[in-house]
Amino acid sequence: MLPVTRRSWLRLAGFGSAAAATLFGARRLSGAQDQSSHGAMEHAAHVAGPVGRVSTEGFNPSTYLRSWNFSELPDEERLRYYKETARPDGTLLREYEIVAVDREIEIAPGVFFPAWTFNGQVPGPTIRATEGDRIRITFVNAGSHPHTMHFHGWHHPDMDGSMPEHQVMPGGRFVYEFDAEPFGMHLYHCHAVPLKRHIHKGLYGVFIVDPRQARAEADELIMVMNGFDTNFDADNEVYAVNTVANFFMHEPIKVEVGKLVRMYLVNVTEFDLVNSLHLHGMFFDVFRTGTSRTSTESTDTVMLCQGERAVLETRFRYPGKFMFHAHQSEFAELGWMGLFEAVGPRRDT
Ligand SMILES: [Cu+2]
Repeated sequence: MLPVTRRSWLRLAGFGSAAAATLFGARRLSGAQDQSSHGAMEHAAHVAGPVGRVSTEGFNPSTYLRSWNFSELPDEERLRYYKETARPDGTLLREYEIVAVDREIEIAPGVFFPAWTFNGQVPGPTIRATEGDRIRITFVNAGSHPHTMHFHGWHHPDMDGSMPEHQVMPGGRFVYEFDAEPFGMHLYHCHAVPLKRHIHKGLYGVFIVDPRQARAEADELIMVMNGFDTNFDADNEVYAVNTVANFFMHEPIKVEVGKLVRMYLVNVTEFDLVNSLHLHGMFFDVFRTGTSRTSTESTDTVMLCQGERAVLETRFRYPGKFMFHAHQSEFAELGWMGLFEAVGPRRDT
């Protein structure tokens, strides 16, 4: 009997038969050093990943890409979770309602994960403010375990959500309040113990603070590198950007040739030391943590530790499809791979 590695487990758990046939075929062929019958189509099936599609009813990675402050909801429903009020000094009071709730989510076709979520989704809703705005979050714990919200950024220690006295018990609530600073790309996550379990189960989200003097107009994308340990052996079986394995292979991220594209990238992957994003056929400017308006690096690969994030800016020069993926090949093969599709005439600048 074949040993159940995390790869074969995933396939047994629901990946398509074509991919499984390729895997076991490749295993036999590699021993015989005979690649003759291992055709391009079989390779293609492997590259394309699992057969079938994940339902986007509960969570759509494409919608998540371009949503913040509940902008994906109809106005009336949005008001239940988000309200902004002008303050005398010109800043805004931004009020949110965030609810922790247990929920099973589909992370690859037929692969379900018993997540702990903020507002039923992984990652949680993106919170976005301008430097100096006041953030007020009513956090309700409707989950089965104690949870908190721990924000990266400046705040009073009472608002840190990390100490034993900060734990919000099931059925409890807490109001977090602080000013949005510094400008940059940040994150929030649960800080209950054991920390790695609470983060890995899905309790994390993006927190963007825009500078007072706005960044240049751009097509902005929220990209969260995450992983899922589906058999609870402290090792991930599925990797993704925005939760669903290989989602953007089937639904490429549509962008416009020549237009500034700004990616807000964060790594929340638990159990692995680093994650990375590599973009094919082009380079991008890196603004680490988004806290400086001056790029420190022009590259095609950026590596981030857990909790690290970066703002990436680029313009597509050619129309067509551009692959992006973790440059840890193993992560890419287990779901962390996608495509951009640029449209419009070629632009050299
Ligand atoms: Cu928690």
